[in-house]
Amino acid sequence: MLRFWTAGESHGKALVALVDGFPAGVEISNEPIDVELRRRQGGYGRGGRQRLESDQVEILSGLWKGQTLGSPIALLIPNRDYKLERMPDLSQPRPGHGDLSGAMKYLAPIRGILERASARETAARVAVGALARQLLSVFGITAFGYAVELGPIRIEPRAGTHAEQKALRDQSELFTLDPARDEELKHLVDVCQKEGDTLGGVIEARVEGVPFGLGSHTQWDRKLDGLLAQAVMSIQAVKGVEIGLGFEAARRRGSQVHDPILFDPAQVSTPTLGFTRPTNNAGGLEAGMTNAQPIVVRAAMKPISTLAHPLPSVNLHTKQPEKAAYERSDVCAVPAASVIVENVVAFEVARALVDKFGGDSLAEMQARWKLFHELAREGGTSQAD
Ligand code: EPS
Repeated sequence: MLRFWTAGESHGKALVALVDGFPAGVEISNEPIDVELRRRQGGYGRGGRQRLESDQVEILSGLWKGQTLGSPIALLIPNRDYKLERMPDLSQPRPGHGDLSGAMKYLAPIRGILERASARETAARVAVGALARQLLSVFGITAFGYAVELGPIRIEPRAGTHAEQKALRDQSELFTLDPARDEELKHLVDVCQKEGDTLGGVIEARVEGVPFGLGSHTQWDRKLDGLLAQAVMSIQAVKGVEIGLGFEAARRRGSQVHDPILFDPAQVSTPTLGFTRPTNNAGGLEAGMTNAQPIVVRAAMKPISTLAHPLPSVNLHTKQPEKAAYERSDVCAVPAASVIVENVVAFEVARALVDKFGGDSLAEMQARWKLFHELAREGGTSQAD
């Protein structure tokens, strides 16, 4: 079973991730991880912290001569802005952050809560996702995330090949698929900043090249849509997750929702095994299993809860009304969240891939991938005859 944990506070010494169950024999390099870490730090609307940090991963264990060993992989991302011991506590919890509920739950100072609740932790999750993508890429599986809404503005993705869309996204300072609309979005971020306010948005991530049968209909906690929802919902500031049409499916009739099943013999040697779908409203998942169409996940990110013009709060010691605390923060982290969602989703797919084809080594996974596709192509339903 592929799994991970993270540790680390926002202004502590470092972030750490421990990845367990990663198959042996996968070539790993730091560069693709560092690329994702750099992207996560970028995007228009970030605050002063990102000028201090320059995230790079150090792989402490689990590799020999650039290949995984099957043993635990420990990742380290040092914090340049390490100053936790010198930082004061806060008395006025910020609405929307974990300050109040954490202080009550742990009977602890707000500082100790906010340092771990901080979205800085997502650097570790991005590193883990970028590591897992090096396994996915052996099987031709790719993940791609971008912003589709910023506050009230929707940015319709411009159509194109995967390479064209990637180029568009990488040109956009808001990580949308229409850089021509950046100025409009940047203006919105600037207005928010001037008014001491913050901005959320919606992110979409797509995973392509997925085979049939990741996840399972047989038990609630093996359904991949459920696992994806949990992973994405657990990202700091995410308040909603949709798969495929999501909430829109509830507003349509069945005939306008479900994706017809067609067969194209020319595509039997692809992961679809020839079963094509003219639409993908299911977002690649039916009954908690992948149907060899792209997985499509959307996440709604609320506006960041640290406001320069703070909302009413209460002093935890005096119980008197006071404004919420303000500390340096971002105005808009939607572009960064698109990198996070992309990598978090990729990890869940890698975990499901290891569940389906797993074994202790990449060679074993590849052999089982090949065997499964041969059996399914020959007609996996022969038992019913
Ligand atoms: C965060 C507050 C800000 C963000 C931080 C998340 O940090 P600071 O308090 O140091 O200015 O920049 O995000 C990151 C540091 C990061 O790397 O994403 C918060 O309160 O959640």
